[in-house]
Amino acid sequence: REDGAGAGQSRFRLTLVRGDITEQHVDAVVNAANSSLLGGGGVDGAIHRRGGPAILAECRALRASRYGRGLPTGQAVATTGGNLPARWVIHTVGPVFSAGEDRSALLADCHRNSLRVADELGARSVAFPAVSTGVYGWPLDDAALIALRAVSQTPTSVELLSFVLFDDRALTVFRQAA
Ligand code: AR6
Repeated sequence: REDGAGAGQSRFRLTLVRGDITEQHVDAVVNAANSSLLGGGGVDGAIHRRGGPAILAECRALRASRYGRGLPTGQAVATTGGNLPARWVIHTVGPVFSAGEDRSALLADCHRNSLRVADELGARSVAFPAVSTGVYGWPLDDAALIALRAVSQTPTSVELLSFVLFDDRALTVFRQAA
């Protein structure tokens, strides 16, 4: 639980759950996308499969308008949730893990910017996956610390914030980090 001790701090209930992010009944789910916004594997593939073509159509429109060169790493942008229970999808692009370069600020940016977009939407409940910890190779324990620190340090109107972890190991690691 995040108690938000000081002024300007976040004040949301934090939950860590094991599950599939596409099944979450929340206002917005965060997608671990890539810069193309045109889909991929992992969370991204699952969201587009379950959410249907409306999400991809909006992603294509974003590429044709605001993001001709793709969504930069660390940024976030929203589309409809299509057929998902969630009303919106907030697409963010995590950094690919690098052993030789510290990219943790970009991973923190993903979380900060996703919360900013959630506030712009008026979302009160938001579910995050463990961004960058799959295809992008980020060690789970380090990613959990960065993600939890970033959300707890971001002022937001979100009231219910969950991390939806795909397996027991990820859930355990996030619990320890929290
Ligand atoms: N619900 C919750 N978590 C999931 C789900 C799901 N349905 N499916 C996978 N995970 P990844 P990334 C977990 O690879 O590392 C895509 O191709 C998974 O176990 O989805 O940021 C994009 O298009 C892992 O812990 O995202 C990009 O090209 C975590 O979600 C690239 O992968 C993130 O794994 C992004 O890579």
